[in-house]
Amino acid sequence: MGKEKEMAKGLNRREALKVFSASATMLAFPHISFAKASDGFLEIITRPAKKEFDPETPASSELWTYNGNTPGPEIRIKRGERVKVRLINQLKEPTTIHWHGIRIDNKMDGVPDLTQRRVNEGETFEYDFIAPDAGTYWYHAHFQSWKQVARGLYGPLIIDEDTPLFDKDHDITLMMDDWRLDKEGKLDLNSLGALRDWSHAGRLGNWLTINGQSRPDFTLKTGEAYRLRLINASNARILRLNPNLPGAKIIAYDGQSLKQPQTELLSPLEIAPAQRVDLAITPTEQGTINLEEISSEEPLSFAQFTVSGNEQKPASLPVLTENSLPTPDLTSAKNLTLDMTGGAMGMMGKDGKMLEMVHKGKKLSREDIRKTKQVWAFNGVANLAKDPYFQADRNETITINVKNNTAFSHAIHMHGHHFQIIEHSAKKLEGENPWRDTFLIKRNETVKIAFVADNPGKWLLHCHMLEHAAAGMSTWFKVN
Ligand SMILES: [Cu+2]
Repeated sequence: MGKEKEMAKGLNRREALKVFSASATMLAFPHISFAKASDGFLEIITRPAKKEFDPETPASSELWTYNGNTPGPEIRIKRGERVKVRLINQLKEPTTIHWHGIRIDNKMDGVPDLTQRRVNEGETFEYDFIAPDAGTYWYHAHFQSWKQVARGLYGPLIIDEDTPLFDKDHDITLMMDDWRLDKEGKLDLNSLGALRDWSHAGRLGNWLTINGQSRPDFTLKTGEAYRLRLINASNARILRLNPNLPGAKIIAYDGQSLKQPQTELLSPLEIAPAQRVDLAITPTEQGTINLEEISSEEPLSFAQFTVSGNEQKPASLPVLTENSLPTPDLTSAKNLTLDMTGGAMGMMGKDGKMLEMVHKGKKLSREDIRKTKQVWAFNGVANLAKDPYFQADRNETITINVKNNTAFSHAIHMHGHHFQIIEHSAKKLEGENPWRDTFLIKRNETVKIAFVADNPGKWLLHCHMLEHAAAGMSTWFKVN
């Protein structure tokens, strides 16, 4: 964990002070208009674009974008409606789009070579699917995502309730990212794919943005209720936030709303890569509120909320309606285990022997490990094997007992399904058991999840620290 700390210390503490004076005011997520084709498809074009991060030391970064911006356009529809997107790839390498957290038709899940073909330079691919659940989701590149997401290929996907509960001015998407800038202040491309990151805590950055902006300023009014949709689009940073927000309550995790709003996990609020947390807040007095990131020793203010208006009573919160997800039946479940191994400080077993890992059906030698950069494994297997980790009958309940035998934290994401955490070695679970699509598991922890395998197809299960996923911490399962 030394490396993780060391990197976190490098976060833009000093630079942040400079940014204070240059914060940009914004009300809500910039809505970028689509080039909407006559056949009803929204067009998303992947292409390079330049961006300057630090107004004090402007240097041009070579980003990859959706329609010229990062994040890409906010896609917003109602629960049960169709999302129709035509991806047009203008990058010089293949890409695909994964619709994170959507219980989606398998053909539309966006995993190259598993659920769809690669979309090469100059090619297009049409995504057309129903979004069954209201909530906060996102989309991102799923081809070499350790590189493509790090360069900016992601955007928000918001599914509204049948009747939206907060209007546009009270429903704020905050898409957070952790970039690694070099000494000149531009995106560090030289370190992309560094084995050091792949085998440690992933690619940690030193510059935080919200909606692509450095320390934006949001304006709020007293006596009104707001929904903040927090999305962690970082490659690897577990964001630890001190929201400092009056009356803040957690109302949803990973898109799925809670029966009862929660307050106990707010300080700090941990959001692992790919996770989402929706907060409701009701400011009552005017002033300035800082959203702080505290994963290193010195807190970093990375967004500001300016509240105006007279002192007011807190507004009452609208009650979210839950999505309808199938309840696991633990009495007839198929029970599986997942043993996570490898990584720095984890390659040598207790007996002093090198950890045994199989990759593409072959035992990895020391030389193979260096060549393939495969350093993590699930049940001794690095990356996707020919056969699935398990198969499930349609509507079968599955439990997976996940044990983290590595020296690092991980954020494990399951495609196509949401699950419940039914046991957690580090926490006593009380009350409501929220639905999630990504869970955080720290070193030596055990987490047991349960879900109903109701979505047929081939689905990934992988670490969403994107370097870990590429370096072996990925597998797949099949629902028949
Ligand atoms: Cu990981």
